[in-house]
Amino acid sequence: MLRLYDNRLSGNGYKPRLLLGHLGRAYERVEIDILKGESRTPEFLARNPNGRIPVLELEDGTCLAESNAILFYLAEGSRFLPDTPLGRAQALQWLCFEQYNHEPNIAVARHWLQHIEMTEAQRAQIPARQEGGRAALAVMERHLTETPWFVGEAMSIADIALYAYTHVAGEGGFDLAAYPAVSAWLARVAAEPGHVPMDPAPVGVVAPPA
Ligand SMILES: N[C@@H](CCC(=O)N[C@@H](CS)C(=O)NCC(=O)O)C(=O)O
Repeated sequence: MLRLYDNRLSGNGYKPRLLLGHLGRAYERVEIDILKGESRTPEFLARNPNGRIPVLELEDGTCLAESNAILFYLAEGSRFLPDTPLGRAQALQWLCFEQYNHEPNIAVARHWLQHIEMTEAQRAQIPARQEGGRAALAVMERHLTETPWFVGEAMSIADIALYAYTHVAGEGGFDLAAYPAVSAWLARVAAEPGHVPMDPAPVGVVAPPA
């Protein structure tokens, strides 16, 4: 059975959880307390030398890290991976945008504001992270004004990757009401059959719905 090393607060961990829900695939979910350093133990570093969740452990023990790489792997052959070379490249375009422009601003602002005691250096960076996050939301708003989904005619891994931290952006101090097309898209994603919420995170073996 697939095993997902995850953390309940993490949008990066939620991405594979959301896709696995849509795929109806069973997996075992293992909670890693990242605030206690459990992703930095020698045992965990053997699974991901970068010391971060999520990590997907395949049936043969092979470990795959990086949330968007995990999405790409799990979506193979499903309707969530576009079926043309251009469509797949466009999905990758948005996965790269998510990791470079979106997550380092929106997820980091949320994490610092909600989950840790900020250092002075982190506190000083909050306005810049929020400015970067608003710029990323504006890019999404512009795209979603023209099309209901990030790539093609249906929800794909591009939507799943971007949904994870956008739907909790309020926790990072972002006002989603300022982005009506993004807000409508969030509702569209959440209304898709098979949708699972970020919270509560399931415990142990997660079976597909009967
Ligand atoms: N680019 C990575 C980022 C992973 C990441 O930053 N994971 C965080 C939780 S969201 C983590 O494990 N932090 C613990 C640590 O750095 O020790 C991905 O998309 O999977």
